[in-house]
Amino acid sequence: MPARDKIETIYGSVVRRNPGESEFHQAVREVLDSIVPALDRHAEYAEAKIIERICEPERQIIFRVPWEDDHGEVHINRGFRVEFNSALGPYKGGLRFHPSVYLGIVKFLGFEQLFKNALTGMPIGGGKGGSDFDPRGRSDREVMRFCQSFMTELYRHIGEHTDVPAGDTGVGAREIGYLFGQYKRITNRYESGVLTGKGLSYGGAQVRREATGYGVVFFAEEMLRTTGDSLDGKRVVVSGSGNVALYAIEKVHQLGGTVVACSDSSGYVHDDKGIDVELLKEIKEVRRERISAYTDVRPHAAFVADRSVWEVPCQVAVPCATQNEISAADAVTLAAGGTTLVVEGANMPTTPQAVRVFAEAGVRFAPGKAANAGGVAASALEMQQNASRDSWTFAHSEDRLREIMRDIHDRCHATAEEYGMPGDYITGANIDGFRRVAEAMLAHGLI
Ligand code: NDP
Ligand code: 2IT
Repeated sequence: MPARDKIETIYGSVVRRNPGESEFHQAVREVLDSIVPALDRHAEYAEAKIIERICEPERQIIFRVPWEDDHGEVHINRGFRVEFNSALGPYKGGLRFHPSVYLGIVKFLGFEQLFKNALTGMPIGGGKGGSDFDPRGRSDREVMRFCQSFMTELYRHIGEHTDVPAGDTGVGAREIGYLFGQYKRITNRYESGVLTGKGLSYGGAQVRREATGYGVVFFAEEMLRTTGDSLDGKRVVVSGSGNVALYAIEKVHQLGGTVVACSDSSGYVHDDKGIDVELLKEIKEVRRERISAYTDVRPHAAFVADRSVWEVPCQVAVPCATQNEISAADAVTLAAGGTTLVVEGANMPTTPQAVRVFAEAGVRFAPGKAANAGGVAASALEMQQNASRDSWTFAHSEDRLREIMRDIHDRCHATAEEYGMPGDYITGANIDGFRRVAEAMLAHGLI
């Protein structure tokens, strides 16, 4: 059977076996579509049913998370950990706490994570987890009680050589601290390498906090470098204002670009003088307030409620909020407004229809699994430092991150050329990541 037909059969089976999980279907579709040329060259992958095996997680864990709020009311949430694939190393990937979380979101994220982690070239498999818990508006003590309850089940499934969670949307240093504390208490082990994204006071690594955002911008800089260009003087829009967005904004400014707008789920802030990232950090990381608070301090800036940040014209767009946040209509607006480069900081923020609009308009595009791999790469560096009881300086860690992002960029670029699709970073990333996982799976036999 030709590879294209085989892909259709496999995709049909994924949809049937995972009903209602539209985000997972979307992520699988994109990868399958772009690896067809690799399957044509490697009959051995099909014979060993590598794709069918990759699409079926090794293990899926769903559990009850009961907790009590500050008024003594009991709440029940659902916890997830999907251990997708351990061909390249222990399962590795973040935890997301957001009311939209269900199995289909965790599986899409775990599937993407697998190829992303492979692209880093580091010894990490793919996994993801989280809960439909909504941390917004909850006190620190409520978040702590939730994290303790979540870990009281999760601890038996994880470990430094088994599965190593980290943060994602709604899970930052505060949550990782509570999760680590409870893991240590239950297991009676100071196992630093069981979680990454830890605070610097207890085994965390320099630059992990900044790594995803910085890495995205390093990737953008590498893409621009291939045409002799740079971020210097560029007008940039970043969506979101969380961990990834904040440090992407900081790095764009360090490299001479200007971020003129950013957002949260309530709307966006437009500041033509350039977003004041220290103020934004204070609002988002310290005070945990809505982005509209920005204009109280910077009255020359505008807050626009309930509209898409993509209506602000820019040369470079960096989506760092959530999946499917750039629609086809947004893509048309961006391309018409002069955007020539889109670099994904979030996971799957661009709808397939928007990806097509960008391709037709000649807008260069970097998929998240390549461009946002700096976060998990820094997590792997944290594991490395924990294993050797070492800790590196900020400057050394940032240099390592820059090298890793350059390497990922160059391999995506070279693989796209190898397959006759120069400049197609989606194909480059998917084929390179897939080949690495497939080769290790072949070596391990049928498991
Ligand atoms: P955070 O929770 O720190 O921030 C998320 C940001 O996105 C917030 O500003 C949030 O606004 C905004 N947001 C969420 N949903 C929407 C929406 N529907 N519309 C507009 N804004 C929205 O998460 P992170 O920064 O960690 O993660 C952002 C993205 O990056 C996710 O896709 C994540 O998977 C991905 N990622 C994260 C990595 C990491 O290391 N943290 C690594 C690689 C990728 P609000 O506060 O109003 O909800
Ligand atoms: O999507 C991602 O790559 C992350 N949320 C980071 C995962 C990690 O293990 O650092």
